[in-house]
Amino acid sequence: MKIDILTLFPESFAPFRESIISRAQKAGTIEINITNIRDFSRDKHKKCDDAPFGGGAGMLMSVQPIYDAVKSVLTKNSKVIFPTPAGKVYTSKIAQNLAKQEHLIFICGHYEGIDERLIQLFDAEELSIGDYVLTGGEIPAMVIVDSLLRFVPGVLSEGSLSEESFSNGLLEYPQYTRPQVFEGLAVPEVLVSGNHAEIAKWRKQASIEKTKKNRPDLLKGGEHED
Ligand code: 4GY
Repeated sequence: MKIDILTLFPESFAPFRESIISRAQKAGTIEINITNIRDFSRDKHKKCDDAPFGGGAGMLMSVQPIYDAVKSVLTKNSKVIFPTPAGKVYTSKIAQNLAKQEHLIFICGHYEGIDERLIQLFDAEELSIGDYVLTGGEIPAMVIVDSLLRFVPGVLSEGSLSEESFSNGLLEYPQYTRPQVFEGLAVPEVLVSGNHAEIAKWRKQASIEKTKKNRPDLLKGGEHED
C-alpha cells in the first residue's frame, strides 16, 4: 500500500520515522511519502492561504497549491481522504476498508479549512476522528494511518489483531502481568489457574462489564446477553 500525505507542516510527521511504521516501511509492505504543499505555491512569497468568500474570521488554505499537490501524486487507483471534524466518524470498520486500498492520499487542512471544490474535484472522503477541533489535519491523518496499518497484511505480527478492542464489538478485557500481587491487589485467581476454558469465559464476561461501564452504546445491538 502506498500513502501520500500532503501538508504545510511536513516536520510534524517526524514520529512516523519511528517504531512500527518505519518497520513496516522497511519491510516494503507500505510506502509513506510526505509532500510539502507549499512547494506547489505559485506565489512569489509561497503564500498558501486566502480569505473566504462571504467574509468571516480567519483564512482558508489556497485552492491551487493543494490541487497541484494532489495532481502530482494522483493515479486512477488513488483514494483521497480529508480529515475534518465535519466528516463521517472514523471507525475500526472504515480502517479495515481503507487498508484494502492501493493508494491513499491525505490532505492535511489548516487555518479555517479548505475550498469545498477540492472535495468535489477529487471525490475526497471526509473523515472525523472525533467531536473536537484540532488546529490542523496532521494529527488526525497520523491517527488514521497508524490505526489502519494494523489491517495491512504483514505490518503487525499475526494474532495480535483478533482479540483486541472492537474486533468482536466489545472493549478489550482487563489484563495483568507480574507480580501476582501488586500494592495489595491480586490478579484474578482464574487467570493463574491454567484452565483455558474458564479463562476465556472470564475474559468474555469482563469484556462485557467493561463495555457496559465505558461504552454502553456498543451494547445496543443486544448480541452479548449476560
Ligand atoms: N476532529 N477529525 C479533525 C480536526 C482540524 C482546520 C481542517 C477531527 O478529523 N479532523 O479537528 N481537524 C481542522 C483544522 C482545517 C482540519
